[in-house]
Amino acid sequence: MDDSVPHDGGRPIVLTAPLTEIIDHAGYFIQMSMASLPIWLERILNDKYPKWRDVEYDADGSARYMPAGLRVVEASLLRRFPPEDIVCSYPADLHKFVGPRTRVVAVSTHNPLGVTFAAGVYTSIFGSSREPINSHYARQLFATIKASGFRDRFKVIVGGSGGWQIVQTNSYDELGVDCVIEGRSESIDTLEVFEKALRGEPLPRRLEVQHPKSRDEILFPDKRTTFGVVEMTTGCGRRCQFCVPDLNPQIDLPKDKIMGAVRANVRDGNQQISLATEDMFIWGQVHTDTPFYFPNREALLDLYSDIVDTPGVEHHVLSHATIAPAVVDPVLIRKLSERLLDKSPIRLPTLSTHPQRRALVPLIGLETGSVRMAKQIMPSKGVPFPIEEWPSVVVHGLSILNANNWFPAMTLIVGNPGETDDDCRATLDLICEVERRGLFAFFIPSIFTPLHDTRMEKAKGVTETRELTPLQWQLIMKCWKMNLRPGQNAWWAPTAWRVGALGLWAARLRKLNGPSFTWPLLMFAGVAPERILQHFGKLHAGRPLTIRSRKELLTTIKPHQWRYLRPDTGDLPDGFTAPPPERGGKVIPLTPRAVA
Ligand code: B12
Ligand code: SF4
Repeated sequence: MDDSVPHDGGRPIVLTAPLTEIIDHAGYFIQMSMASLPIWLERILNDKYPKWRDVEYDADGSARYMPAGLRVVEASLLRRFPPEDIVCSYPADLHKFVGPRTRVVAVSTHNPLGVTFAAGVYTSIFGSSREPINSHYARQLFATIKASGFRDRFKVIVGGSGGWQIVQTNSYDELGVDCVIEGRSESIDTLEVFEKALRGEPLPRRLEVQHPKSRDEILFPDKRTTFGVVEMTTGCGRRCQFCVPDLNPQIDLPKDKIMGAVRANVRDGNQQISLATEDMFIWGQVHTDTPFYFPNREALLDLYSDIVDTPGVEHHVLSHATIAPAVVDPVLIRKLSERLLDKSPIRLPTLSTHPQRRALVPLIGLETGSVRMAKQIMPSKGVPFPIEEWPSVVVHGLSILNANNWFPAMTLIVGNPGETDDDCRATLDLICEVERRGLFAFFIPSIFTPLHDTRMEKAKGVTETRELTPLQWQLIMKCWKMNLRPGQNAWWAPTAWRVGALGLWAARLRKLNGPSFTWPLLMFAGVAPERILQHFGKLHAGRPLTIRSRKELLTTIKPHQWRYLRPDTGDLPDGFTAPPPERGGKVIPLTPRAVA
C-alpha cells in the first residue's frame, strides 16, 4: 500500500472486500467464474469483460457499492459510531483512507481461499496453479493491508460467509489477520470487538457470535449493494446435512424493509436487484399455520411484482430456490414468469420461448440422484414429497420450470462420504433421463467439501482429483457436456470444443487427473459417439427411469397435508376435498394486482 498519509489522518474504521467479490456488472456469473477458474485462466475473463475492474465512486472517493454483507456491517457499526469515522473503500484506494488514525481494517469475504463447493474443484481439475482468481485477489488484498506503514496501529478483523476458511487453514499470520468473526454483524459481541480494536486492546483470534433470532433484529443497509443483493430470508428448514445456511434460524424478512433496501439501491444508481435467500419459496410462509414447503403464492407474487415494478429496477435476478415447490404449485411458477421474465438480464436464445429469449436461472440443489445417498445427506430436501420420490420430483420440477422458461443452475455433489459406484450410476441415470426428455438445467458438479460447522463437518471426502473414480469423472464431464449444448449452435463450436479439450488433456490434464479421467474426457470432447463408448464398457449407459406422474406424486404427500394443495393446479389426489376458505397464516398485506 502507498504509505502517504491521508489528509485527515485516515478513518478509524475502514471496511473493504476483495475486488472480485465487489464487482457488480456482467451478472452473477462473472463472480462465480472467478471463484472457480484458476488464476492462469484470468485472461479468458479479461478478454470477455475487458472493463471488469472498473468501479464507481461516491463523491468522497469511497466505494459506491459493496457486497451486501459488508453494507450490513456498516449499518450495524453506524448504530454505535459516527458516520465520519467509517468508510467503505475499494482495495485499490485503501491508501486514501488508512492512516495514523486508523484502528480497524475490516474485511468481508465470501470465499477467500477457494476451499468451498465447486470453487476448489475446477481449479484443481484445471491444473497446477490451483489458486482461484477470487482467492488470488483476496490474498492480494490481505498482502496490501499487511504491508501498510500503519499496520502496527490497527487491527484486521475478517467476517463474512468465507471467514471460516481462514480459521480452518490457520492462515491468520500468513494473511495478517488478527480476528475472524463468525456470524452476523448485528450481534452486540461484534460491536464489542470493534470497540476493543478502537481502544487498541488485544482481540480474540476467533469469535463466534449469535445469529439474530427475530426478523426485527436483522438490519437493512440504506446503501447500494453488489448486484443489488437484498436479504429476503435466513435459514432454510430442509435440514440437509452438508448445509451451512440451514444452521441459521428460519426467518423471512419484512416486505417494507426489503422494499426500502430496493429503493436505496435504485437511488444510488443500481438498476439490478436480487433477493438473497436459500429458498425463495419459503418467504411469506415462515412460522405460519401452513408448512413452509407449501409456498404462499399470493405473498410471493406481491413481493416480486412490487420489486420489478419499482421505478429504476431494470433487471432482476433470482438467487437460490428448491425444486419441490415447482411441483407443488406450477401456477405460481407460471405467474412468477409472467412478472419476472421481462426484467431478467439473462438470455438463452436456444432455450427460451420468451419473445426476447429471456430466461430465469435460479440456483437449485440437486446434489444426488441416488435415493440411498439422498436419504443419508438430505432426507427432507424434497418435502412435502418423500425422499424416495426425489428423481421424480427433480424431473417433474424441471419440466414445469422449463415450460415457464426457468433453466436452473443445479448443483451436484460428487464424492459424498460413503458414495458407491451404484450411487454414482443412479445420478448419471437421472441426468440422462433429463437429457432423454429434452429438459435443460445447467448441472454444476462439485466435489464434496466438509464445510465448517455443518452436520457433516467431520466427514471425509475426495481430496485430489486423481482419487475420483471413472464413474465420478463421467458424471462431471457428462454434466459439462450437457451444459455446453445451448452454446454449441455455431457450426464451428463442436469442433473447437473437441480440439480444445483434447489439446488440454494431452498437454496437462492427462497427468494431473489420472487414468480414470481419460474416457470421460473423450466422451466430453465428442471423439466417439457415447453409445460406442458405452458398448465397449468404457462408459455407463444411463438407464431409463420410471418417473411418477404429478398426480401420483401429489398422492405421496401425507394425506393430512393435502388440504394445503391448490385446486387450480390440477392433478389432485383422489379423495382430495377443497380446503376451508381461509388458508391459515400470518396476514401479509397484498396489492390488489397480486390477488387478481
Ligand atoms: C448472493 C450470493 C452470491 C452472489 C453474490 C455474492 C456477492 N459478492 O455479493 C454470487 C452468485 C455471485 C455468489 C457467488 C458465490 N457464492 Co454465494 N451466496 C450468496 C448468498 C445467497 C447471499 C449472500 C449475501 O449477500 N447474504 C446477505 C448478507 C447480509 O449476509 P452475509 O454476506 O453472510 O453477511 C453477514 C455476515 O456474514 C457478517 N459479515 C459479512 N461480512 C463481514 C465482515 C466483518 C468484518 C464482520 C465482522 C462480519 C461480516 O455480517 C453480515 C450480516 O450482519 C449466500 C447465502 C446466504 N444466504 O448468505 C451464498 C453463499 C454465501 N455463497 C456461497 C458460495 C459457495 C459461493 C460461490 C463459491 C459459488 C460458486 N462456486 O461459484 C461463489 C463465490 C463468489 C466469489 N466471489 O468468490 C456459499 C458460501 C459457503 C462458504 N463460504 O463456505 C453460500 C453460503 C451459499 C450456500 N448455500 O452454500 N454468491
Ligand atoms: S435445501 Fe439447500 S439451503 Fe435448504 S437445507 Fe438443503 S442445501 Fe441447505
